[in-house]
Amino acid sequence: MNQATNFRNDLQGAGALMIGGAHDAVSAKIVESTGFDGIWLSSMGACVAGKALPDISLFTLTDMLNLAQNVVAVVNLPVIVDCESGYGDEKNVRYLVKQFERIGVAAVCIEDNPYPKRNSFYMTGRSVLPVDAMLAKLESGLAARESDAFLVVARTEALIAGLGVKEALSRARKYRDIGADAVVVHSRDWPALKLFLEEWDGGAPLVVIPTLFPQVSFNEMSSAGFKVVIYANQAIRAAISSMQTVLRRIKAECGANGIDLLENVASLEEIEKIVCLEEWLPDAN
Ligand code: SPV
Ligand code: MG
Repeated sequence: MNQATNFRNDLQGAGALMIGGAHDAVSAKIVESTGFDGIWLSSMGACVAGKALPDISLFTLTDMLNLAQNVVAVVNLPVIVDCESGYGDEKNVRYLVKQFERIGVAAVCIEDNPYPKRNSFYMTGRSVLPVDAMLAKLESGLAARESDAFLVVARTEALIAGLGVKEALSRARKYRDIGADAVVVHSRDWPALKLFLEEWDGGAPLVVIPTLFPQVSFNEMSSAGFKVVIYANQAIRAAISSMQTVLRRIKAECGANGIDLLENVASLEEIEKIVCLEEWLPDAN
């Protein structure tokens, strides 16, 4: 069974799915080995890790396609690709759906940020695409699928743009009605999402990204009505702080000769396990 079908089946199951954000192939493998239900290929993580640049559409469709190819080659979990605002208009969305479906990811997510987009947590210059333009993108993406199993996930930034719960509901309903397979309601805070859930009339699984409200537990989000919880950028943030800690210590202590450094870095054996060295080079050790 392909990953899109697996992900669809998982969405039908009881309980919510816990998805981990990845920014490269190795972080995707770690998300998988940790027991998450799927992988979110994060635009922010990919742009930061791959280019050390801000998440403002500088990581291109081609960059993301190459990255996704490397990821699907080494994991067996459904991969949801964060395709931002679709890298253009509905023609770009048509093209990207064909490309990402072909390489074996389970889903793409398209948000109603205008293109070029800015990460949801950059505070200034917020706006959303006119709803008809977003619907044209979704329609075009849904029609471009080879198989009905492939998922096109819609994401509304209405709350992020300060447009309120009513606008978020109106957009989410329109995205659901046009056929989006799930709807991400992105928010800076949990209370707005609780108000959203009070009015939501179902019909598509809802997705939450709790980046700015880490105090709300998975169980609380799940029992409130979210079917998917995405921990989008914790891995890249952990990687950055871990690299800073270790490298600062090496620099400060004039070398990596302190044995307690080993507590903070993966062993070479651990890396060999992750990259399946034994499979590739049985006589390596
Ligand atoms: C990403 O991971 O790129 C996202 C989620 O879009 S967030 O950065 O939390 O907005
Ligand atoms: Mg993103």
